[in-house]
Amino acid sequence: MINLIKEKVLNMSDRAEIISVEQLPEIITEVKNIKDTGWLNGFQNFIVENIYDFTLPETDFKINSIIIVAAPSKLFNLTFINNGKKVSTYLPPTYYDYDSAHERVEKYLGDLLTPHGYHISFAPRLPRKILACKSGLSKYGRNNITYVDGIGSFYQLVTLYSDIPCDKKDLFEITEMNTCKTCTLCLQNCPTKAILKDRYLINNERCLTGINECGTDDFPEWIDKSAHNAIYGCVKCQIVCPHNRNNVINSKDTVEFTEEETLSLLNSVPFDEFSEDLKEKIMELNMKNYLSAIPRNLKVLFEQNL
Ligand code: B12
Ligand code: SF4
Ligand code: SF4
Repeated sequence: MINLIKEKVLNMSDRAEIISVEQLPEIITEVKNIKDTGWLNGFQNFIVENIYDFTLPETDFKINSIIIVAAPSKLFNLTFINNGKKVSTYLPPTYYDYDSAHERVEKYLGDLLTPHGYHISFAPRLPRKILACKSGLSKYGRNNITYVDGIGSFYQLVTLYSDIPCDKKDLFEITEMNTCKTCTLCLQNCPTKAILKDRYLINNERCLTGINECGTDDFPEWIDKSAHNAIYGCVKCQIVCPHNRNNVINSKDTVEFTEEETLSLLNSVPFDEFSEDLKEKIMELNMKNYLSAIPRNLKVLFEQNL
């Protein structure tokens, strides 16, 4: 069954590994170890204590295993028109498909497993990077994002509980890619110095993604205006990475917003009052949940281009 899953996942251009649910305590220990280092800041402690959840959910099947899927994603170029001038920026990978990636994986794995009497259930609150590394699917990059051989880091991790039987096998040590031992490109390119020299855990309170995804307040003074590079999120530590060279070359999709559409976004026009074309673009790019942050983010991008 496990081979059948891996074959299906590969046919869908994804990658997967499976571990036994009996190995969950080892993952919990990994999280406890990182907590015990005393390195975690307030945000990281919050994630570890309030976002991660290791309690097995009540399901109508017996949970035997955890499937970890890497689902490739892509980078978009977005163009806006401000006072007649074209301004380009990025929509980083994993935003347009934030929900559709796990729905797609659940659908095709469900179709594969149901006839065999097996089940899956999405498990978003497990520590996905740690699971991916311990299962052997991924390795850490210095930028604290994980990488899959041949895919780079442009992917989402989808974790699922399943009743597929899985023998306990040795889990992998959490390791970094060999290249990171001598490379510092992401560290140098991080515009807010969130990536640290001495450890793989970043200072996530300085990471632009955590600051620009929501909220409407002006950005803090310590963030240089030139730091902003995406409509929300940030691509700086990923686009510079040699393992993403092909991803960047192959990410040619551009979505253009007209001057009228740009003004609607900038002036916080409610979604229901958008033109049909704008509604379609927003839905296709899965941008609806971020509309409140967009005016501030656009303003700062336009200021860079004055
Ligand atoms: C909270 C969160 C954020 C926060 C904090 C991120 C952070 N890096 O601290 C914010 C909002 C800033 C964020 C940003 C982004 N995120 Co995020 N995020 C999460 C979430 C929910 C939890 C991750 C987390 O912070 N864990 C807490 C810390 C303590 O865990 P950790 O860093 O993994 O800890 C390990 C390492 O530090 C390692 N370690 C420590 N020392 C050493 C030393 C060595 C040598 C090695 C090898 C390892 C190592 O050991 C620790 C474990 O024991 C996950 C989803 C999930 N459920 O897992 C997505 C997730 C990690 N994010 C994801 C993505 C894509 C992003 C962004 C790229 C989004 C963007 N900008 O486009 C950025 C990347 C920023 C970055 N450089 O990491 C993806 C990553 C996919 C991938 N390829 O790995 C995930 C899995 C979500 C998904 N949909 O798939 N994110
Ligand atoms: S840019 Fe260099 S150091 Fe950073 S993740 Fe990529 S290979 Fe590692
Ligand atoms: S996403 Fe941007 S701000 Fe966050 S660590 Fe990477 S380069 Fe730095």
